[in-house]
Amino acid sequence: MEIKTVTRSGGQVLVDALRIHGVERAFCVPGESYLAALDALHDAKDDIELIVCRQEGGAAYMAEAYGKLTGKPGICFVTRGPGATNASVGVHTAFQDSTPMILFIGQVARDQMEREAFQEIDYRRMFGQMAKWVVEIEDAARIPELISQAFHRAVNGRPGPVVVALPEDMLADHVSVADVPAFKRVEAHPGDEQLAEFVALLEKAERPMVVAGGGGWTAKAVEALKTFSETFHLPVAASFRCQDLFDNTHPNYAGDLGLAAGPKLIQHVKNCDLLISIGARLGEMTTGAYTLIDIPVPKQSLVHVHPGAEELGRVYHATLPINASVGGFLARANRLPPIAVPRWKEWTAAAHADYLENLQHAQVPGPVQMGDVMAWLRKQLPADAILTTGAGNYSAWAHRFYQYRTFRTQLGPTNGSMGYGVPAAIAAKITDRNRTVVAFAGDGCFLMNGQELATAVQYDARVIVLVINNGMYGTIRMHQERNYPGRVSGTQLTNPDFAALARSYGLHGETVEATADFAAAFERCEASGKPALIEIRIDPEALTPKMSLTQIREQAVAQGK
Ligand SMILES: Cc1ncc(C[n+]2csc(CCOP(=O)(O)OP(=O)(O)O)c2C)c(N)n1
Ligand SMILES: [Mg+2]
Repeated sequence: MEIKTVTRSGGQVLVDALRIHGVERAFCVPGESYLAALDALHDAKDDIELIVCRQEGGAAYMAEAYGKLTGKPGICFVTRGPGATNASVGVHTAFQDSTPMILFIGQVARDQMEREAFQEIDYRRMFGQMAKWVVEIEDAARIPELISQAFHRAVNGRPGPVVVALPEDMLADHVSVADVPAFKRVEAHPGDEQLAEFVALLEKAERPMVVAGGGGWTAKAVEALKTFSETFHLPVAASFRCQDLFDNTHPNYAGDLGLAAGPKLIQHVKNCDLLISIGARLGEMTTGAYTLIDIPVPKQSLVHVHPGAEELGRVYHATLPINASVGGFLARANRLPPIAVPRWKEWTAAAHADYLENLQHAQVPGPVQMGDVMAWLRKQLPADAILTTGAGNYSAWAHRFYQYRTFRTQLGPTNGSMGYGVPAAIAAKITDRNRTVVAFAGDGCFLMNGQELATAVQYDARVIVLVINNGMYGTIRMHQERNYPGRVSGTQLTNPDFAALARSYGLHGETVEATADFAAAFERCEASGKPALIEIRIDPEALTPKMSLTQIREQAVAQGK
């Protein structure tokens, strides 16, 4: 290890460490609490692009989306107190999505601590449950060591967010310290005994089913999943918002287990006799609020492959728990002897046929048919186009009626966090400018982080934002109508003219009020040479792809609600 004899500021040591760990970009909102780090980033600007955002929630979502897209920790810098609290939504998202991310927070000076100094928060307590690890660096000489630990923790095992608090006086200290080499990834593999047990379970199975999901996937692991599915003729379902782990046009694809899961897929999961979960935690969203798989002992044989040992046996008592990374498991499983024509060939074909049936859409009230819009996008968008979503009923269109074909074409928060779609799209476009990036947002969702349109313009991130406007927080209205029919409370919205708002930021803006106008509007967006936004005004009655608002209300009334 090279011993540095020159002294560097804590900020410089930190930024040198980021360079060594391969950081190419960081998202931030500045603060006076980490000026020494900003100053070091000034010197590093040829290596590390600093993307300045308008709200820390947007910056943290961008870092999370970058981490999800690249598998490298998304880097975010924010100031203490208010900056950290704004950014916390991105940390929660990264945790539930198992996304590698590092949030750096400027902290009050060491000699001011525990006085409730200006904007002082104890980040260990604040982020205790939200982050994988929280550290405060008290000594600039320990920066290389602790930053190395932060990178290792963020990417290895079950990936997740790490929070690093940086006292401002520590960043300004000058120290003479050696750097630590770039972090290493570890891949955990299953043992021979576990593989033998896996084969024995497969030999007994009549109706096996794979569920793929969670974090730590790579393009290589996704390719290995395809090989695995083909070698053993296994149907593959995706967990909630992990639809891009398996080509949706592949004859073994069975659909996604999210909020818009097909009713027949739900039956398939209930009726399968061997469930092979690769990377998925099998959380609340994927299991229909824990109704698909019995807790704690499932009636299906369960092979649960997960990179985090603490997830195994947490909710489900698996027949065969395997603590391995998804890539490590698949690499070993693909060396097992292939199966010729298994008993379940027709079961697999039926699962795909049911998925295709669920792709068909019915007419909804009003002049805009989102099903037709999605069918057009399905045909028009390149296979590697990226679709982003936040949370809201509108996202069902992107979940159920789009076919994801290649890895990392879907960026959506599995914690159902509103406001994610726009910043995630901007981060994706900045990261890979050759790809088409389309953000889906509801009228509610959009205005949670719509201010980041300014960031899109500042960095010429030519995303296309679709704002699906029904004049309400539709998801909550749907739940209201189901449980308290006709009693509308806190869900109505008065909205701006979204296209005019977009134009004022410098985007190309369009408004679509009928299906037939969508294609031309989208093409004008693509040709505009700018980031662009289309407000799609939909009939408030078109509350879900399946049922209208009135139908939901009438059904609830009929049920005596
Ligand atoms: C940050 C956050 N706040 C609140 C919620 C609760 N919530 C879930 S969906 C939703 C409404 C979304 O409205 P909109 O974006 O207009 O989509 P719509 O359901 O109308 O299609 C709300 C308030 C949430 N998931 N995330
Ligand atoms: Mg809405």
